[in-house]
Amino acid sequence: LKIVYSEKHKKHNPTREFILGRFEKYKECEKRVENILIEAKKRRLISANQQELIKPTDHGLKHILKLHSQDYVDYLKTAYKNWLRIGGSEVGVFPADFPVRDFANKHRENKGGNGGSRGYYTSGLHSVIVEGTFEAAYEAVQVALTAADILVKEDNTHVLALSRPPGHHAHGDLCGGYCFFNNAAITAKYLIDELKVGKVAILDIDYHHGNGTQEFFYSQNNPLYASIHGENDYPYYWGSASEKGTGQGLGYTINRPLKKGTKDEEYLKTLKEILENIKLNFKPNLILISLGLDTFEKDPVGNFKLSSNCYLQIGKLIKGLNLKCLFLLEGGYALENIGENCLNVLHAFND
Ligand code: SP5
Ligand code: ZN
Repeated sequence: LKIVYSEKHKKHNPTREFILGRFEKYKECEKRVENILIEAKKRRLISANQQELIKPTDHGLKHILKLHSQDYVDYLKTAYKNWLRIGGSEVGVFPADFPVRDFANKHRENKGGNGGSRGYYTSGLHSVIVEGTFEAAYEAVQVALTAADILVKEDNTHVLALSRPPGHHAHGDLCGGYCFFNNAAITAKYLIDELKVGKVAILDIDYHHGNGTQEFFYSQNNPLYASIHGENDYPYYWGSASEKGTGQGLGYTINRPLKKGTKDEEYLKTLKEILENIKLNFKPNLILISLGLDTFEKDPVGNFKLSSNCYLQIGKLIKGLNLKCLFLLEGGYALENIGENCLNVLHAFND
């Protein structure tokens, strides 16, 4: 197992988020990744000085711009400075006015100028922009792309990309759900277009539906996108089983929403079905896993009830595909357990 990591993720450090009308501690925090490293040391997957961790190589903005617009990138770069300049709080950027796009833009292309841009470029209040957000989000993409390079170059390797902030809720010009750039979608496109790996399956096992990832590829037959996620939960407007793709993409989007409270047995049964379906009907050359650990029973955000043991089983099922696997970190907020659960998934891949 190879692990790609950059400490630049720490530059994205919002202190608070706005939940149910209250400011609370920002749950998408640096400890998430750092605790995975602590657990990796406990398991002797890496040594105390972390010398085995692979640093990302800079692939530039080019691959980000294949899926995200230049004006969105410019917004992420400048939003915090503009916010401070108009007297915004240091907690970070909290948009307050939203265009309701179809309505606001029916007759003209108006992104609202400086005042309106905050609402224009976000799908909700859960992605707080601070000073280092752009740098960290840019680096998270480089971590994921570097992991893709390694996976393709080396035989018998599986790679974990500790990308933070996560990405699967980010659209072409929208941040949302703690996400800014869609690490998984950018990497899937890079694998297909640049590294020419053939067919890529994206398996999204974060508790939340990956609305951004699904939207990018909804009318395409490569990559395939498959998600198991909580029903009637964030991001609310996506992820029903009836969403199966459109045109050439019909059948290449698979959604399996499960009820709140879902436990190991039903989860594993559903995962098994999806994996068999993918193997039989899609026959991918490689699988990219959007790895969220917020399906855990003690997770403060997700509402499934998976045990730590379940993550060992999830890993075994994925290993059973006999494909090269690129694991890319998404959510997971139970800080005490994220390390154990994450490395349990990868246990079957330890050589
Ligand atoms: C990457 C990722 O996991 N993003 C998740 C963002 C979810 N944010 C919305 C949370 C909605 C409020 N739910 C409160 C649940 C309390 N148990
Ligand atoms: Zn999530």
